[in-house]
Amino acid sequence: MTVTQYLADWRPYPFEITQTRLEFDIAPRATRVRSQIDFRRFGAGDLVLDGAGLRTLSLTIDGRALPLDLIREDDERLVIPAADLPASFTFAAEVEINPEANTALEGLYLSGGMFCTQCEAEGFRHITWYPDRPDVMAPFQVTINSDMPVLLSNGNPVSQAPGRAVWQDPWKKPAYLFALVAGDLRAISDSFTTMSGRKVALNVWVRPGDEGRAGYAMESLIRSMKWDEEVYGREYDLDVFNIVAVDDFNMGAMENKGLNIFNSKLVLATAETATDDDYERIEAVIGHEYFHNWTGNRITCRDWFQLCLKEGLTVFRDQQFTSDMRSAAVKRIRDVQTLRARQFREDAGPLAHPPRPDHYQEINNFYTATVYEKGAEVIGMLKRLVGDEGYRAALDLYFDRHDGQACTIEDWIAVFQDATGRDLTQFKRWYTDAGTPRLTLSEDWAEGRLTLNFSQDTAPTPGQADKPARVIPIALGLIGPNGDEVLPTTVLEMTEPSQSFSFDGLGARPVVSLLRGFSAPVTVSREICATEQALLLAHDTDPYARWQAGHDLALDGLIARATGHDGGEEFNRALAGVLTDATADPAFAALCLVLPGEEEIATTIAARGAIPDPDAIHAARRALMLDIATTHERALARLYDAMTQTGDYRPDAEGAARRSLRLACLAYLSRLDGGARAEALYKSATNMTERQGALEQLIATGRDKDALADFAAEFGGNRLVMDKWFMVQPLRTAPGNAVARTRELAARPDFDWKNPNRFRALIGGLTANHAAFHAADGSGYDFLAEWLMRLDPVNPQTTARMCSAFETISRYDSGRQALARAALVRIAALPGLSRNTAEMVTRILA
Ligand code: 0A1
Ligand code: ZN
Repeated sequence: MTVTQYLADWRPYPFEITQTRLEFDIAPRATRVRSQIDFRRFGAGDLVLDGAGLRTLSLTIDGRALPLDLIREDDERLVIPAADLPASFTFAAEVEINPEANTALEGLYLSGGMFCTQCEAEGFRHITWYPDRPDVMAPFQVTINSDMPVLLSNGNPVSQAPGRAVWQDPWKKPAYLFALVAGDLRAISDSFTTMSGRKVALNVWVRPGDEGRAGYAMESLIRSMKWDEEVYGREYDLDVFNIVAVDDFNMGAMENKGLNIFNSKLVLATAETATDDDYERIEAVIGHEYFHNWTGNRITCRDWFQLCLKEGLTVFRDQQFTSDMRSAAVKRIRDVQTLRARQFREDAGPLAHPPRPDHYQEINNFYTATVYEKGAEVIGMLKRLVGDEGYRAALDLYFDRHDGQACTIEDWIAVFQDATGRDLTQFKRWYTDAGTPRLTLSEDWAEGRLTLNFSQDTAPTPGQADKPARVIPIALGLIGPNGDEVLPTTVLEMTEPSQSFSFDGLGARPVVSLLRGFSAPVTVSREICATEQALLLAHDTDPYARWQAGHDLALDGLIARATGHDGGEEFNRALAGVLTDATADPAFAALCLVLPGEEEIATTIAARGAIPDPDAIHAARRALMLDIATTHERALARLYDAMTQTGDYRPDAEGAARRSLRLACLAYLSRLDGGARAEALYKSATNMTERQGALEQLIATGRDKDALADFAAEFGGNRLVMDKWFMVQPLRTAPGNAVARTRELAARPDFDWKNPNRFRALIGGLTANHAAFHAADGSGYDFLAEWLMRLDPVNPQTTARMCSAFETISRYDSGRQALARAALVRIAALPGLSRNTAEMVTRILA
């Protein structure tokens, strides 16, 4: 049965909880959970508790037994009539659950012999009967009985004896932030002294043997704690902070109070096993989960429609943290790339929804790029509109006013209004309206006056036909024909469907450097010629706008080629300047050198009203790469050599920049040398960044046999590294062979598909190979459907999330569309299909 939940239906819970006590007798197949929950009435209504898959042994109110037939609605709700309840009472239950059978990884489950939990969003109901909603907050006391050596829960330890541990979390929290871990674990430990002088014990818990790979996670944690004190004035509030790495996890990590649980790929790293991107992600996600302690835990969400209240803000904070730790310019460009690739794509298709949706069937399907990344962009715009001081004042007010509460987007907007005096009524549309606005610019030039005529429009999205105008902060500058900046960054505030702005007293007609810093999440449509783009690429003072100019130049060239014309010559020529300056800023040069991906080319062709041809796009990109390689062979080779790794590997921004430039050059040079340099690099590399980079080129050039065998022999025992091996093959194999090769890999005994990382590596590797996944014969669609149907009964969350590979099908030709739809219809017809996957497939087919 599918039930749609509506924001408008939210009602306050009529009870508060003054204390939650839980006691666990841990056993793989039959864990006993005894709960005692002290309730106090403060509104009218029955006591409604959530539960799922529980074997209920007893239920009592103040010691009086309740009949078990109170459990209703597919065993998922327990309703105790108001008439049977005093004003204050203790509800107690004893239930039995089976962690070993829990392959969905929601609630209490077993991963590699250790017990762990995942409760967001609605996992706690798989543990015991409880009001499993984020606005019911309580202090927890947890007792764990188990013969496992390490027993952890939220808060501070009260007592630890062999076989029994008691934890007390003084901070009230919703059930989704509950966590428990029981396992044979080893810690690397450190401490942090907070700004008010309290010493906090820090531990990163890993499996025995992994201790040497957790150091970077610990360093990142200490940096995060310090940064949040310095930048937001936020101090940690418990005596201990524990992080646990687990191998089987549906997402990246989870911010449970005082006990963060992480996908092990976001904790474990050494130079030999992790890439620069892995290191950067570890630092960012450790920060993200830590920052949730204030934005998510101390202040949480009233209901799941408000998810972006904690996620948008926490992503924004982790992005600020990374920019402060590394390079702000590179971080901004990479965040924009991700936003475009994932969120613009979502907004343009059948899964489009606002950052704050007003209905859903399965909340786990709403942990999306829109809620996370667009949620963060919206905060970036707010900050730009109210200024840095206004932003700080609004955040101080938010923490003061709402500490200990479960809040809404309305509360969030109110603190900005109250702290700055600004009316944000129109701005709020960014939260409630779906879709990416298109900003169109036309220019008039006469007698030293430049007039910019902007208009905005947003295409309809599911359920939202009309799109009123939004507030769009447009940051721009003007660059004179000689490359001098004649107007520094200025922020225009667009509020109308169409609006003009003029600049007077200009000597010669300048080029507009538009949307500096990517000041709003919009697409841009403007007339700009290749010469003007090349001028911006050479002279713009805003690094994002400079990069964007080159990127647009490349994109226009690629689209021309993919649609049967000449193109790319201007970009090829402009690269000469980039290559000359490359050693001064290797990261920027690398970003410029990497051509727009096939998916982005397809998206842009579709946005311009044409039908993308995946094979033509693939061919166009390869051909332009070959042209560029041929034109700039000597400069590329020189740079490749100049960026040789010297000294020890350090996972910092400078080292990563040099390696990214080296690998960008290698991608071009491999078109000319047939993989000779890649082979040499593969053999000589001392770090995984270069190892994996070289391997990818060897696969792309078909010279991969020895290297792949060597890699498997060396890393066969390391799950995380073998995930890379499983990912790069479907991703980099020539489209014509990729599906067949992926099928072979899927048949291997070490394709442990029940592990979400392994499944995403192989199957996700194929869906990221644009021309392979969209093969005209439908083989990519069939393969994905086959595997989603196999995974759904085991792990609905991961299955549902991967359905989004199909969200773009309506932009392709009718043949491909029919094949993809047929694959989706087969999934929809699977007996017992999960609610998660059913919702995704229905929305995509709608
Ligand atoms: N709150 C976590 C993300 C998360 C969401 C759901 C999960 O299980 C279904 C797990 C983690 C974060 O933002 O990091
Ligand atoms: Zn988060």
